[in-house]
Amino acid sequence: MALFPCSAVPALRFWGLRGARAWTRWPRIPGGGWSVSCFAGASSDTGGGGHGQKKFLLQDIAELIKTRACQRVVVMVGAGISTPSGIPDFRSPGVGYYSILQQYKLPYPEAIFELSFFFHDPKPFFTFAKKLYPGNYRPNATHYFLRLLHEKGLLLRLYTQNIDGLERASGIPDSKLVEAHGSLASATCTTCRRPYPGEDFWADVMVDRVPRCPVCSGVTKPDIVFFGEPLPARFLLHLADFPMADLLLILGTSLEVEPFASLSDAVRSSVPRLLINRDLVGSLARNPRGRDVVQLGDVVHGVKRLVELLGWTDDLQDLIQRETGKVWPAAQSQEGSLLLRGLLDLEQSPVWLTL
Ligand code: CNA
Repeated sequence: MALFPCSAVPALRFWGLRGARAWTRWPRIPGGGWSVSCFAGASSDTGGGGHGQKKFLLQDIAELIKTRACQRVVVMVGAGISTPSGIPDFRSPGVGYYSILQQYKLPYPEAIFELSFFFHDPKPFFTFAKKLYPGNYRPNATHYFLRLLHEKGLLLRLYTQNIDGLERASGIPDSKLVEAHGSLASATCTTCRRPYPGEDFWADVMVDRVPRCPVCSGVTKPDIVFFGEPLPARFLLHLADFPMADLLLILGTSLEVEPFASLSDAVRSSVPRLLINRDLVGSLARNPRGRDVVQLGDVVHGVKRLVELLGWTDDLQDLIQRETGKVWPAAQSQEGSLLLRGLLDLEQSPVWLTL
């Protein structure tokens, strides 16, 4: 298994920078912005099971799910599943966070997640975190598709790199989630290590005050993982989950962050892997397997296509309607009704991007 030993996990810089970047950077596929379903080996011209074997397609993945030939689905997601909710990812040219972090007067963009810089000046991090205040952004159809997978008893586990909490907000229970890079739902004092619930630091962050421990006055840092910090203990669930998985879905990630990225190689070699992303990334580009399927383009469009093939369109619409009704009772506000319309209208581009 191509995973790092557990003892090495704390030492890794899993926010996707420096060392990891050098070996995981891959050229973009020409025309990768279009939604095409293709066989990974065929698209990269490097083989990967194409020799006389039938190409594995999105329909095949749908069939495996529909017939319950696959019912232990593991999902890996990244910032790309939240861009349709309006949260920039890191690396999309021009709009990713790395392009817009200059406003925080950082020596270099990565500094915002470095402990040494945080201790020198925590303000830029909290200015950034303020934007991710729970409720500022809503789950989109991709999050609700994953919830549906859970409701149908097919989700073994969802591994997310995201810190926006939208997987939880969509109703996926904690037991099914591994927030590999932590979350903004709780915090810890950087001096005395006392734990605090999220509400305590949000009150300060929302009025542009650096949150401090009421006991020792140390700076309180949300429990998201900075460079060089250990991953949460739940990440170790991968040791049981990935060998057991019978289908791997990889959505909206550049697979440039270790040790997360290497999980994509941790399923058995016979297990189909479906990547839905704007770019062909990670080991699906570097080392494609015979049962890889790559759906390039917008994640919501790719998910929508899969949902159609599964015959789940009505189920997804019902779920979204139920859930958005909870968030905006009867969708009475103008914002609520606009968003609801956008979420339900799976035939069109996601209008919630513009709300
Ligand atoms: P990344 O490195 O920014 O890559 C995102 C990937 O998603 C890229 O390949 C994009 O092309 C692709 N993408 C973006 N939007 C779409 C879309 N609409 N449809 C299809 N593909 C799309 O982000 P990763 O998650 O791979 O990198 C890991 C870092 C980023 C993690 O540590 C995250 O915590 C961190 N991050 C999280 C958030 C969040 O919580 N929403 C936001 C920004 C960064």
